[in-house]
Amino acid sequence: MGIDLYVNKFSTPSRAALMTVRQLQASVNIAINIKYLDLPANEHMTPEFLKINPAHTVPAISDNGFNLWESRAILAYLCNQYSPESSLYPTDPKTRALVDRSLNFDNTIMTAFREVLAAKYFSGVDPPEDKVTAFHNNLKVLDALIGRSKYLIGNHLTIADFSLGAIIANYHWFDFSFSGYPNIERWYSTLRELPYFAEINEFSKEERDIGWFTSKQNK
Ligand SMILES: N[C@@H](CCC(=O)N[C@@H](CS)C(=O)NCC(=O)O)C(=O)O
Repeated sequence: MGIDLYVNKFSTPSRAALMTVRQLQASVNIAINIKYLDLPANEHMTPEFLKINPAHTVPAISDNGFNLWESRAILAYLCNQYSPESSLYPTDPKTRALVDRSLNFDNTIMTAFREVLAAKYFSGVDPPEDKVTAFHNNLKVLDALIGRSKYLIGNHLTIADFSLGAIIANYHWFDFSFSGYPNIERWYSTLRELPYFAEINEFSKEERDIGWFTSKQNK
């Protein structure tokens, strides 16, 4: 039967789920039925989908009657359920706590993206100075957290890399330069070497705008 995974290909947290699935499938046999929902066409508001996720967001999964939404919970569940020993979600409590911290902190990085880069793009208005300051401060913190590590948490790829990597891909969509943040830049280049990264996260501006604003174009 497999797991139904509901996504939209332009949705940041959906892309984190898609990367997690691709990485897990490299080592374990899990059948996933990917179901692309067209958000502008309101395919996430159908009675069938609302039964799975009353919050009507993607990603969501239905695993033989077990329904779950919220991307970070989904990434952790897929590892715990299908590859419990995987270093993608380490079992050592302290290392796992660092992964969890990053999964929480990435919400801050996503908010900064929305309040500064996306806000400017959609409204044409310069964001308030305090938001721009917070935006850069958070990137500085992230750059220092990565430091010399290959991945976010040491030298092993984890689900934190997928969640944050999908967010940082958005910054690239807006041509944001990470030259002032060399560790983020190096870490992101490492992620781009993953065989599925570009396919899942990289779109032309035209494709992205069509996907965001029009229906029936994003499957
Ligand atoms: N915190 C949630 C955010 C999910 C979310 O907001 N997804 C957006 C697409 S990126 C969505 O489905 N929006 C449709 C809606 O809210 O009705 C997660 O990480 O899964």
